[in-house]
Amino acid sequence: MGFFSVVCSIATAVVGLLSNLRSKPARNNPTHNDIETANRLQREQQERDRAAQAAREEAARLAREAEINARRAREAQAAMEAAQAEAERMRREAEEARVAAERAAEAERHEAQRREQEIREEARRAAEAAQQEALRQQQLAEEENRRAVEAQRAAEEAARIAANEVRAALEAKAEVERQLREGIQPVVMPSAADLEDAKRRIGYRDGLYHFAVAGIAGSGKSSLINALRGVRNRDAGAAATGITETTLRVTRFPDSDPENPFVWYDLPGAGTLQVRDWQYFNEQGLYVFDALVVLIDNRFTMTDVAILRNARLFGIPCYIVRSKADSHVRNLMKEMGYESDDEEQDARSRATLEYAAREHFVSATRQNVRENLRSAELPEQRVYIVSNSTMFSATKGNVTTKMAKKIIDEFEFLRDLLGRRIQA
Ligand SMILES: Nc1nc2c(ncn2[C@@H]2O[C@H](COP(=O)(O)OP(=O)(O)OP(=O)(O)O)[C@@H](O)[C@H]2O)c(=O)[nH]1
Ligand SMILES: *[C@@H]1O[C@H](CO)[C@@H](O)[C@H](O)[C@H]1NC(C)=O
Ligand SMILES: *[C@@H]1O[C@H](CO)[C@@H](O)[C@H](O)[C@H]1NC(C)=O
Ligand SMILES: [Mg+2]
Repeated sequence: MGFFSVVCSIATAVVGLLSNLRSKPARNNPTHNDIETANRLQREQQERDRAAQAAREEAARLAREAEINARRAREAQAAMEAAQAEAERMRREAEEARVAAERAAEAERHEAQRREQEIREEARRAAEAAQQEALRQQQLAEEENRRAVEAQRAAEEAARIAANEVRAALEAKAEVERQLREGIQPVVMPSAADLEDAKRRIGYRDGLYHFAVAGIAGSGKSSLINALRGVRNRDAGAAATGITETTLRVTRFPDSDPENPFVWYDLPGAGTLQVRDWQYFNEQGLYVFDALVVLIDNRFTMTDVAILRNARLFGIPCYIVRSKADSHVRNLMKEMGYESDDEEQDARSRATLEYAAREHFVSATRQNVRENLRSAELPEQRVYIVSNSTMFSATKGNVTTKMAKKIIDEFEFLRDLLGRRIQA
């Protein structure tokens, strides 16, 4: 553009000069000088015209050139702008591509992270499950092992206890035999007057059944009578019980149910009396009772044998009972390794042990009675194994599930002792 203005000002200057030259006034009568001058002027004019023509041509050329240059410049500008636009477009595309690539990479990274997380989580879960399974297997194995050890210990204990029982039974048998050799006395039959006297003393009434419970001191006679009458040891009207509450004389207890035709007699413990075992029967007037219950404790004593033998002579039914089964079973469980305050021993192992102890106690007791009866040359008869509390529940006819497991011979005893008489 600057180029244009230069060309224009040159053209303007040339045109100005020409118009000056034309406007000079003409002179009269030309002289030689004038002609010279005119010629010179004409030459100069021609010269100037040529110069002006050349200048115009130069200006036109310059103008064309300028035009060309301007067009080139415009083209160059347009090309440059196009190039810039293209560059801008490419830059934008590149930017978009970069952004897209970044997004894709980001998404890829997210996905990879997510998958890695998933895999890790899955691995962790698998490891956990495997660990739990391993633990469970280990616990199972430990439990198996513990049971096996327990079973073995119980078996060893049972064997040891059985051996002890056998030894004790043999000793007891020897003792009974010795006592029999030394102590057997002729049976003294009571006279009719003795009989009447004894009936009067115990308050005998026809139409009632009179049951006496005999046995050594502390064997649980009073407690058994309470249970059979359906009263608890601590209830009012119960027979006195306990370590020091020794029953000193025959005590009469009507059944607590007036509908029942039973009267119960609590006898003093045989071992506490200054009475020879074989005299106990007649001394206590046992011949007046309708039935006798012989309560044995750990040992089958000479008194027990004497009562059974005399009862046979008088035709009085006799029931052999072993009480306190619950405490004997508990003691056996302790001997077999049960700790009541050990929380580790669960209910099942306790139940297993209790079952084993009860089975053992029952069979050892029956065996013991059988052997003692045989060595006393008495006919075989069964022993009823009971506990005061279960006996009480059985009498009441209210046996809870918990109690039911502890029942041994309670119901059979009730049936055999009272059943036939109630029906009669
Ligand atoms: N665990 C348990 N204890 C009993 C049972 N029977 C009696 N006893 C307890 O053994 C102790 C003696 O019981 P008693 O009923 O007084 O015995 P007893 O034969 O009348 O005693 P004496 O009158 O002294 O000859 C008391 O502490 C009773 O609570 C029983 O079946 N189980
Ligand atoms: C049985 O005897 C036990 C032990 O002396 C006593 O605690 C319990 O109360 C008695 N049961 C009944 C029913 O009297
Ligand atoms: C039965 O015995 C249970 C537990 O010893 C006692 O709670 C319940 O009251 C008794 N039911 C009857 C009817 O005597
Ligand atoms: Mg008593």
